[in-house]
Amino acid sequence: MEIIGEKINTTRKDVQKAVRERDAAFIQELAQKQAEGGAAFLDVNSGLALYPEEEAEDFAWLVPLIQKTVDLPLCIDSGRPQPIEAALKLHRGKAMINSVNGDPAKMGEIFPLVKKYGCKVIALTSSREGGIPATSEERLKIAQTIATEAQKYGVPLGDIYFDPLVMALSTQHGNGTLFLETLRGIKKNLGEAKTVSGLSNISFGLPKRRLMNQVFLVLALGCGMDAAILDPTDKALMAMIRAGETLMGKDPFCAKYISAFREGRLDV
Ligand code: THG
Repeated sequence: MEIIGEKINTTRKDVQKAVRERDAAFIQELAQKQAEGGAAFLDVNSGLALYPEEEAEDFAWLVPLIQKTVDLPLCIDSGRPQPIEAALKLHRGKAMINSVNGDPAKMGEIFPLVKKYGCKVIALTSSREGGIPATSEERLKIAQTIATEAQKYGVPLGDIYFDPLVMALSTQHGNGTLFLETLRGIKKNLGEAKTVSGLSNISFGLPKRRLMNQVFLVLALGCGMDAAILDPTDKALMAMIRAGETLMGKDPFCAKYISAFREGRLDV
């Protein structure tokens, strides 16, 4: 499973402060720690509602800073095309855009950037009119629409990571199975397309959130989820991913599992 490190996100107060004060050392440490933990991408979000006009400038500072610290591609997390392009212009390697959805206007903004910069893209299975649909069939239909539209722009299906969108279990007891069903449906109907999720919304409003997040991650892994946005410095969570991948037959001779053990990465 490809891990997208979630920590460089200005919804976190200390990150917001570091970005505003241009505290390079703070950001570099977050990048370094997540890389050491096993991240394949680092999500970068600077969408401060209070200062939207600064987002492009923030990216222009963050992207080169992070990429001179760690040799990883970034997942540019923003709702607006202009800051996304400011980030992509300075990005080395194959970036990921977070995100597009089934809204035609959104697709018209994002897919040209995906094509121009040859990146990957996260596609949320939601739309402007319908919001986040209540059934997996409707979410799948949006995924199909997005796949068809992407093709018109020459964006390969293998570069699209569909995010079925996790909603809190505490508000609807079927939200976990709805998510897992959507995941399976995408894998089954959209061939080479990838799947991704930030999982932690599932446990919102419940006690022992870490327990719920860990078990949910393992269930998603069992349904073939390809990538996850999470905290790669969480050793227990990362140990579960390593064990889960080995159990899912993705680790010939259990070699990765054994080397993770030797590196002390399996202590939960
Ligand atoms: N899908 C997509 N993008 C996403 C999400 C998703 N981007 C945002 C989010 N969900 C994933 N990113 C985060 C970032 C931070 C936290 C959660 C999700 C977070 N941080 C707490 C903090 O730092 O205080 C807690 C972290 C901790 O416990 O260590 O909650 O679903 N496409």
